[in-house]
Amino acid sequence: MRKHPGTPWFPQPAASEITPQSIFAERRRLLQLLAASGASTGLTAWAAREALAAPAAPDTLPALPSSPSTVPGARLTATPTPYADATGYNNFYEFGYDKEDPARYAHAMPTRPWSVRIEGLVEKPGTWALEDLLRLQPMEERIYRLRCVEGWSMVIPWVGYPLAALLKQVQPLGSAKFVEFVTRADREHMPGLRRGGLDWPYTEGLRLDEALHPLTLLAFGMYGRVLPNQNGAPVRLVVPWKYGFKSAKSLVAIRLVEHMPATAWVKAAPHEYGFYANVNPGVPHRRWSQATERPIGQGGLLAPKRATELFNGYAEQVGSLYSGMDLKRYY
Ligand SMILES: Nc1nc2c(c(=O)[nH]1)N[C@H]1C(S)=C(S)[C@@H](COP(=O)(O)O)O[C@H]1N2
Ligand SMILES: [Mo]
Repeated sequence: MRKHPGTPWFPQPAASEITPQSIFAERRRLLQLLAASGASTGLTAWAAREALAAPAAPDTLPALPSSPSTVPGARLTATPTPYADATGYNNFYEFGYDKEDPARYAHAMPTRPWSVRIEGLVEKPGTWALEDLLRLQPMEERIYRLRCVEGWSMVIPWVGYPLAALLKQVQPLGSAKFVEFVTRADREHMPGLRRGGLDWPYTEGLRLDEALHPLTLLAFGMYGRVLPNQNGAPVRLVVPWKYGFKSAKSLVAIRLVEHMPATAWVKAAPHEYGFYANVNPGVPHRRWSQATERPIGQGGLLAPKRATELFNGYAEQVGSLYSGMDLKRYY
C-alpha cells in the first residue's frame, strides 16, 4: 500500500493504472448494479439519485450488494435517510454533545495511519493496519435501520463486511465468551474528551455469538463512500438489532475476553443502560417510552412517528440468540 500525502487512505490503484474517466465509469457501473439489484426497495431511489449526481467523489468505496438469500433481512425495504441528515445529525460524544458537533469538529481527526489491535483470548493476536482490514474480503452493501436509544432512527446503506470474517481470521480461543470494543480517545482532536459524562475511551461489548452473527458489520463506508469522520471513520461497528450506542465508532482495539466487559454507557448510568441494549418497544428506558421512534430527515419534529419493532425489525434473524432470556431483566 503506497501512502500519498493528501490522498484518501483507502487502497487505490496507482495513478498510471487508472484515469478519472474510468473511476467515474466504475462508480456508474456500481450504482447501476445497485439500482438494478435493488428494484422495488429503497435502494433504487438512493442509487438512482446518486447515479445522476455529478462526477465521482474521490472517496468512493465500491461494494457488492449483499444477497438477501445469504443474509436474510440485511436489506430493508425503506428509503435511506438523506445523506445530509445521516452526516449532519450525529452522536459522537468525543466531539461534543450537540448533534451538529461531530460534523463540525470530527473532520480534524486524522484517520491514517490507522490500525486496530486484536488482543486477548485469540490464537492470533496482532495489530491490523487499516489497509489490511480493507483487503480482508470484498465489501458488501447493507441497508440497516439504526435506532438510537433517544427515540429517533435512520436508514443507512453501510459498506463493510461481517465482523465474523475478521474474528475467524484471528481464531478466538474456547475460553473467549465476550468481545470488547475500544475506540479512539485523542485529546488533541476530540474536544468532547475535556468534558465529563462518559469514561473515555468509549468502549462497548458484545457476547461472542452476537459478534459472530452475520448481521454484525464492520463498516468502512456508507452511501457508496468511505465513512465520514463524524460517522466513525475509518472503521466502526454496526449492530442493527441493538440501540445505536452499541455501534462503536472509530475502533482501535477488539479484545476477546472471558467475562462480560464494562461498557461506557453501563458505567455512566447502570440503571438506564444494560449490556444487551436490544431494541425493544416493550421495555421502556427509565425516563421515557421506547414504543415509537422519529425517522430523521422526513419532515422534522412534525413527521409521523413509526412504531419501534422488537430487535429493530431483525427478530427473525436474531431472536434465537436470546431464547429463554428475560428481556425485561437483561435489557
Ligand atoms: N466512539 C463512539 N461511538 C459511538 C457514539 C459515541 O459517542 N462515540 N455514539 C453512539 C450512538 S449513541 C449512536 S446513536 C450512533 C450514531 O451513529 P451515526 O452518527 O453514524 O448515525 O453511534 C454510536 N457510536
Ligand atoms: Mo444513540
